[in-house]
Amino acid sequence: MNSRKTSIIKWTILSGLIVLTLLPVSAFAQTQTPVPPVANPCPRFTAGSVTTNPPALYSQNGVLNVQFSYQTATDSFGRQLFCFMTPDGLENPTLHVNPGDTLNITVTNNTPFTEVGDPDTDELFSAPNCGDTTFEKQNPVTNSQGFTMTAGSMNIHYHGTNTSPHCGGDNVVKTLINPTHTFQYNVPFPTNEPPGLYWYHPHVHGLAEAAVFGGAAAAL
Ligand SMILES: [Cu+2]
Repeated sequence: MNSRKTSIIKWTILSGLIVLTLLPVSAFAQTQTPVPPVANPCPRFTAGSVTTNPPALYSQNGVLNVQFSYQTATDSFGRQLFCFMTPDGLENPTLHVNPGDTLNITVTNNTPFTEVGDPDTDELFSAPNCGDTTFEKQNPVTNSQGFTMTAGSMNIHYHGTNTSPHCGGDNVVKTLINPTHTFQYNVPFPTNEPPGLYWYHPHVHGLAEAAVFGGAAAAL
């Protein structure tokens, strides 16, 4: 066997091993342990109080692991608030990563089912899907399987970053995380990512405005 054939075989084996190594990551994405809801979520500064910087989390040894409970609350003016809460009660923390780091976010959607749009219309959400296999506007209250886009359906956009749109990455077009569901993000940052201020927020088309204006947005 000549050396060219040998190296082709070696590369074939190596690529096979890489594929096998990567496979469990996507299979694992849907079976994460849920992040429990946090009591009294989405607190806001009272009128007239002094505001402080949001909490901050920093990567260590090239990795930042974050757990988020995505929640909603209604304030005293009747406005619907949204937020990312960590299990120890940090709201919308600023996430610090360096070029070349990986940001891993486990997020559980702990918002309730709420109907959105015209209940007479069933619409497949961007199938084939990366998160839930989802029909928009289909009897959300009785559908415990979560096959519905609700007012609280979410995903995470890593706004402005040069990260990959693979499933589990910065993909807002085909990722949908419905109430009660947990999703795993693994977002590697390129080594040449320019330093700067980016941000993260839910970006389900049709729902992003309510989520962002409701407060589910933070710095990255
Ligand atoms: Cu965005």
